[in-house]
Amino acid sequence: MKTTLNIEGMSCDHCVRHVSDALKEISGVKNAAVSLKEKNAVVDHEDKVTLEAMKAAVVEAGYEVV
Ligand SMILES: [Cu+2]
Repeated sequence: MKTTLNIEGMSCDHCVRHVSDALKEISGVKNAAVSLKEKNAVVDHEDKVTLEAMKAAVVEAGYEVV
């Protein structure tokens, strides 16, 4: 399934990479397409991955989920 997270705080490609890597480290996440322009991440993941887990990964990376 796919979940879109709206993320605040990304300012450059490095941030995009940081968020992308954080999301992909979650067990069950297949892919994370992060857009600086759209300020979001479209996460392709197994059903077992919770929204809370994805939010926590983004926050832990230093960004905000809105
Ligand atoms: Cu940056």
